[in-house]
Amino acid sequence: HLVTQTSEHISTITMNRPEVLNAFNERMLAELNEAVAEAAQDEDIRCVILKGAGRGFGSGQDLSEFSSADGSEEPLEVSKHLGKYHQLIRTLQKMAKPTIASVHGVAAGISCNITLACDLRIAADNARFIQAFARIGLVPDGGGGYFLPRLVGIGKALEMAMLADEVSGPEAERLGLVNKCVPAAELEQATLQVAQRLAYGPTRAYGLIKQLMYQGLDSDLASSLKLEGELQGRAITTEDHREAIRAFFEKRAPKYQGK
Ligand code: LHQ
Repeated sequence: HLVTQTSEHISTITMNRPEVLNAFNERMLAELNEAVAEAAQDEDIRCVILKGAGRGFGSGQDLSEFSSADGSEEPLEVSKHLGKYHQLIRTLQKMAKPTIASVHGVAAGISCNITLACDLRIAADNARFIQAFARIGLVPDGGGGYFLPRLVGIGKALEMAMLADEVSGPEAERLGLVNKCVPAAELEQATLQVAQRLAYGPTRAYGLIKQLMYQGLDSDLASSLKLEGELQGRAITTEDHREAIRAFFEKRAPKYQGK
């Protein structure tokens, strides 16, 4: 249920169950976990794009595989099931390279929240972000309680989660929920442009930037300054940093190797 394609250091992972708007069944979730873990490990890959095939990005958990209507779902089972999503969220956040969600059409429920765990979001103007959970009496999962208020502020996060109304691509850009909104026909090209810049950038520094920023969300100034010192100590010994300094004095563009 997944198509993975790698070229020029960019891995594009496409969720591919278009007949159900790329709803997550067990197999697609397992395959996505595997593909994302592989992309994280592979040193040749320096940027990851996540997108959906067909009409949209994704419609969340496949509701036909997760029927709670008969009361048969046990709380323990739910947390086990969610654990596989949590693994995905953590791998996306921890991988030492940039991740981009390229979003067209619907991004609902946990599919919406997976986009929030990516470093950047580029949306088409036909994008529809929906915190669909409350519509079916659930709470935002997949890290929504963490990422959403941090991205848009607590007021808007509560509104999105409680009213569960659609947020369009242009509105998402105004809210800071996405980095950029482009006409639908230009989404692929716009995503690739950003991905190419990142894939030929100083990959090690990007990994350290992620660590600094994400840890900064959960720490005080003193701890963040301490971490900054440690990470700068690592950045400064990378080949890419040395190359950038050489390039600066030679008045040319740096050639980064991701090392
Ligand atoms: C679907 C789905 C879907 C199956 C569209 N499943 N078939 C929760 C529980 C526990 C543990 C794990 O995590 C979670 C997290 C969650 O993600 S909860 C939220 C789950 N998602 C939803 O509640 C969204 C359900 N879908 C919708 O509300 C609509 O389909 C949206 C608003 C996404 C899109 O609406 P439309 O553009 O009008 O498309 P559609 O409704 O016609 O959908 C197209 C087809 O896809 C349709 O099938 P059909 O055979 O009639 O063509 C839908 O039944 C199917 N589909 N979402 N989640």
